[in-house]
Amino acid sequence: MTSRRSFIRWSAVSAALLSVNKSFADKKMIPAETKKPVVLSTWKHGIDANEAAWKVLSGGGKAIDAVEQGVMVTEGDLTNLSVGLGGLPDRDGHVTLDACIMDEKGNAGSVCFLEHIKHPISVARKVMEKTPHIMLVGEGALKFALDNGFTKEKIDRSPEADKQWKEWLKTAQYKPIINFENHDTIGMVAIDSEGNLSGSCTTSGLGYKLHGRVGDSPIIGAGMFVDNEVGAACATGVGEEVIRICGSHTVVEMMRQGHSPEEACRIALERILKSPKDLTNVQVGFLAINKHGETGGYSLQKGFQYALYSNDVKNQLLDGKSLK
Ligand code: SD4
Repeated sequence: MTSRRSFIRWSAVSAALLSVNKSFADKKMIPAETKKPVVLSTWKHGIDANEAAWKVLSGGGKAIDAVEQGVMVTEGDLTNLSVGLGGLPDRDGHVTLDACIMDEKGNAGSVCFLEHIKHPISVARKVMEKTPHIMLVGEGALKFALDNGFTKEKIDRSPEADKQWKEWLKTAQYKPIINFENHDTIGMVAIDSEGNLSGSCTTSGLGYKLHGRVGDSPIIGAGMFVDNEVGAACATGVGEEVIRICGSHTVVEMMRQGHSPEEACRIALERILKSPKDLTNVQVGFLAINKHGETGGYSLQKGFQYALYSNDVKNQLLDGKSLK
C-alpha cells in the first residue's frame, strides 16, 4: 500500500515532470490553429510551380499531388537551364536528371542520372508507388520509365543549353555559380487541408558536372525530407555540402526539437559552415514547413529567394535570410 509520504514524494516528481513537458510545449510555441493549405518552393520559378500546386490544394487535394504537379511545371519549361530537359548538361554534353518525392506516410521514390525523360518527378512517384524500392538510377531508371508509359524524348540539349555548353567547352573551367541566374533546382514542400505534409525536388544538377555525378536533390534526407509528425524541408545549392550534413533531415530534426522552420534552416546551415572547406563561393538554401503550417527559408549566401502561397500570402516571392 502506498504510504502518505511516498504518495507526496511521487506527486512532487510528477509535478516536476509535468512542468518539463510544459516547458517543451512552450518552447514549441504551438500556435492556436494550423495554417493550411500552404505551399512553398525554391527560387523565382517557384511562383509558377506554386500556382499549379495551389490548384490542387485549394480544391481540397492532397499535398503529394500538389508537390508533383507543382514541380512538373518547372520540369516542362525548356527555357529553364537548371531543371528538366532544358537544363545545362554535364561536361560531356549529357543532360542527366535527379528527382525525389515523399508523402505523409513516409513513402518515398527517387530517380538519379536519368536521361531523356520530361518529368523525372513522376517517374520518382511511380518508383514510390509501384516498386518495393526507393531509388532507381541511370539505365535502370530509364527502362523502368519506358516500361511504365513514359516517352523517351528525342532532344539531347535545348538550343540555349547547347550554346552555353559549347561556350563553356572553350575554357572548360569548373566553377559553380552561386545563385544561378536566380533560378535553380526546384524543391517544394506543402501542407494540405487535411494537415498532411509532402515534398518534392527535381533538378538537372550542377552545370558541367562530371558524367555520373549525382547531387543531393534525389537523396531522401538530403535534398528533401518529410516527417508528417513534425514538418518537411528541401534544399537547393551545391549538393555535396547538403549531403555531408543530411541537410533536409537535419532541418526536420531541428523542428522536432522545437525550433521554428526558419531557425531550423539556419542551424543546419551553421553546421555546413563548420566545414574546413572554403565556402566563399558556395550557395546552399533550405526551405521548411512545420506541422502548423509555419514556414521559413534561409541560405548561406545572400540572394536566395523562394515562393510562398497560402490563404494569407497569395503567391509571393520572398527573400530568404542568409548567414553571410
Ligand atoms: C545539385 N542541389 O545537384 C543540386 C543543384 C542545385 O544549385 O540546386 N544547384 O547539387
